[in-house]
Amino acid sequence: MARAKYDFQEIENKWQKTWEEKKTFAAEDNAPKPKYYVLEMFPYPSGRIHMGHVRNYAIGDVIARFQKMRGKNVLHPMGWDAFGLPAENAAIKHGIHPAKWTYENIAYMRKQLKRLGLSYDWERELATCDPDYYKHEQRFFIEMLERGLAYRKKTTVNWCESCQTVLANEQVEDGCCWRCGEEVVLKEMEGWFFKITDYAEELLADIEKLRGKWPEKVLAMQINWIGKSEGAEIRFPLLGEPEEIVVFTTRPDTLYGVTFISLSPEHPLARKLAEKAPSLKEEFEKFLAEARRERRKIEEGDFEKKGLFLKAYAKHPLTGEKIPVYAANFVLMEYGTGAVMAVPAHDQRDFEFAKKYGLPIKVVIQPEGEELSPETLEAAYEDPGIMVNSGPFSGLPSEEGKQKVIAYLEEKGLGRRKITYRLRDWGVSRQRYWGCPIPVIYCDSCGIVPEKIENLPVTLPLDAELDEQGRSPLPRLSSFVETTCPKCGRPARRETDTFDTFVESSWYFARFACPHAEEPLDKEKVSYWLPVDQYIGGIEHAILHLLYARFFTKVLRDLGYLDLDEPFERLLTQGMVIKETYRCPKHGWLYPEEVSPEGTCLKEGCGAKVKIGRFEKMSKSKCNVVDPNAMIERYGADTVRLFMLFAAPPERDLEWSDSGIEGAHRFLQRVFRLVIENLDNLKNTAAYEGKQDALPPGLKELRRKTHQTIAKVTQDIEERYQFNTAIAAIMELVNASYDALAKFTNEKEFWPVMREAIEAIILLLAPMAPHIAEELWERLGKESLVSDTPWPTYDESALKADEVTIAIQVNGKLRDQIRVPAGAEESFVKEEALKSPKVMRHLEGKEIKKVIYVPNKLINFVAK
Ligand code: ANZ
Ligand code: ZN
Repeated sequence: MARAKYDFQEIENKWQKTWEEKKTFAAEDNAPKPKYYVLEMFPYPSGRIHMGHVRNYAIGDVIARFQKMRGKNVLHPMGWDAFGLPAENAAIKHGIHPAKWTYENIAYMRKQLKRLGLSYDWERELATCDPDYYKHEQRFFIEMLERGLAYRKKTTVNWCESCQTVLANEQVEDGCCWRCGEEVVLKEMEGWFFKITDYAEELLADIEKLRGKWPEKVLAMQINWIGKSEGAEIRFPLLGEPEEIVVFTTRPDTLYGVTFISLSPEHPLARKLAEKAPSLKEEFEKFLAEARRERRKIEEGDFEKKGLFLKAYAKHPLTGEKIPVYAANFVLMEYGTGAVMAVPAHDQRDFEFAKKYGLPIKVVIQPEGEELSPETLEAAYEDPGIMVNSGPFSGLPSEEGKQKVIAYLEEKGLGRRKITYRLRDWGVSRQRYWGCPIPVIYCDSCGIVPEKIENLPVTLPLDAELDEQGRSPLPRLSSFVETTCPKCGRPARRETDTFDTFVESSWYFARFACPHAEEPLDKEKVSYWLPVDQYIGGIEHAILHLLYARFFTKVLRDLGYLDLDEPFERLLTQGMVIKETYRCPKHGWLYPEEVSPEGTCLKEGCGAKVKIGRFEKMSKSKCNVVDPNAMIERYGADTVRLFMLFAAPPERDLEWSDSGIEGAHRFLQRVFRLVIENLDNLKNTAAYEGKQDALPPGLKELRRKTHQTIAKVTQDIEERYQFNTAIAAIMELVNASYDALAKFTNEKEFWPVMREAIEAIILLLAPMAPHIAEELWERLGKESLVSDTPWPTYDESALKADEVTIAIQVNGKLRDQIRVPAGAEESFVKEEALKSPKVMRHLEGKEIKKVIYVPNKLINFVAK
């Protein structure tokens, strides 16, 4: 028989068209069926999709298609995180408007995604740069402003003088601007903030609701980022001054060990004290400037601790001792109170500082069974212990002491219990053009006035041109800036800052529930669809995006838009797609085509020995990218998807391999031939519906395999997302089917049992390789789409293996018998046989020299 040709191009085009025409994946709002919302983190329209995207979307697509076949009403939408810097950079580099660049990229990438056969409901597509999207965001902002959840304040920002713009921390490389290389300075600037700190406690507490459903690692990172610390604020009066210094400490138990106080150089009192002492002022300004310069290093902990004595003293609140006050470069104004009571014996930073400046060290916590002394101390002792030299508290364990000291301070009015968070308010102002305009107006008489809701959107003007430095054109665009005050009607100025793009991605998942609604969120639809049942994306978003989205959900709840505490029920973070790298000592990174089979460099006739590097994340700079387009061209979307799902479990890194993708392709060809080359026989029969016991042994075996595979694949997909083992199981069933074809075609029930196996193969494969599955389903004569067909169920009674009796011999003599599953492996039978006391008795004192196993009949131990 001629070999059936697997024409994937034709098949894939055909089914993509069919799905589109039939709106197969349209999600039905408010349907009575149980809903399932699966979402992949939406992409930035950078130009073309890469393998990381393909992996992310393939994983999401399996889940979406599987849940649909399980009878759920599935929402699986796609959109574009379309504001942001790259569009501006492209504008500068290629002289193309950011809007044009963005929309062209979207068009191209949409085509690429469609070519992958992903089951999106395209009717719900949205782009965040669309005024119909961002006008709602502007409304949320205005409502947040009214509630004090958005406010304006001055802060220090990274500023590039040559680009005239604020830089995000990620845009600062070794203290320099990532674009022009100029040294970045810190500048005080006004900007807009969201009060995420109001939600710190709830964001922390609700992490418990996510346990077991989000990766532990992500939860740990969020907990760390929120950084809750429990301790006390303690007041130290300044000697000879009216002010007092309030410190934040997590170790009130060490209060008797305080030997100096460290102020942040940014602390208002530091400057004030410096100004009092003649000659100190200048030194202080120098100190402050240096601390600001080194701030990033300081935050990373890689710096030299430095201090400046401010020629002032404070009074210890309990002992009355005179304590010197320093400015110290490692004390951050943004944390706690910006002032620290220094305990060199029990804090390593204070220890190093005390050694450097010759300050006293007082031991007040003693480890059990050991005696610390300041003279011999080589590092701070930071662990708990017993309080010593601590007045009435001496002898208490430090943990208990903490509570007692706080209670005592509270009673005397010298301090109070205090909880501090590391989390800072979210700065959302960007001096950028390609972003959502912040809808406020500055009026000389009325101050800051929000735009009226009915005037929204404040549209980003598209007639603006970026200059070469990439400065935002908005402040110079009078048609945008000049406006009238919504309150008094007098001439006023518009805010020219735009939002951080993380604002758009903080609520898009809710808008997908009602992308065409007039109002920002249609409550009925949103409460039907949300929360997202399964969210999938990269671990790089473990903190910012996921924390902001959680925060925004809570804000929208409090503004009355949502009835929801947490947006994402389950989170899956997929690993990276990595590939081997090649490096020539002369030419640097090489493409695989630039390496000879002998492993030498082919560039410019170089000939040097090429170093085969590690597997690294695919990146253009390392010449190890594989373009999805080329792979789809060559092997088809089903093959690319199948390979990505088969090569590694979702959370792990996936090693790209050319032989792996070929293997996946060969497998699909094998499946195709299995069906097509037996089509006549298969079409003439219906799937077996009789009893398992009515079948002869060989067919029983195949049918058992079919049902075992259904059980395993269902479990692997539903419970563990182990697509790789699910695919491996399907491969085994395909092998078993070919085996059966070679052996049992003469059996009476052969074709019905075979048909049952093949239908199972097609259905189980459908979420992963959907095009070929639709095609084969249709060729079998089915009228409905495989995508609309219920997921197969298995017959419990077919799962059980038949049992056979095995004779156990020792040196050829029958000693016992056991029952084992038919076809059991030798190792299993041996292990079972050796459990028999009768057999063991005859083996006693002997050594097994040889084992003879006749499957389904006997096992013989040859022993001496
Ligand atoms: C006295 C003390 C004694 C401290 C001791 C520690 C050990 P976490 O746990 O991270 O919250 N601190 C307070 N504010 C600071 C600031 N703005 N910049 C730098 N350090 C600051 O850290 C809290 C501890 O860090 C506080 O407890 C304080 O030092 C210091 F044996 O107070 B401790
Ligand atoms: Zn006004």
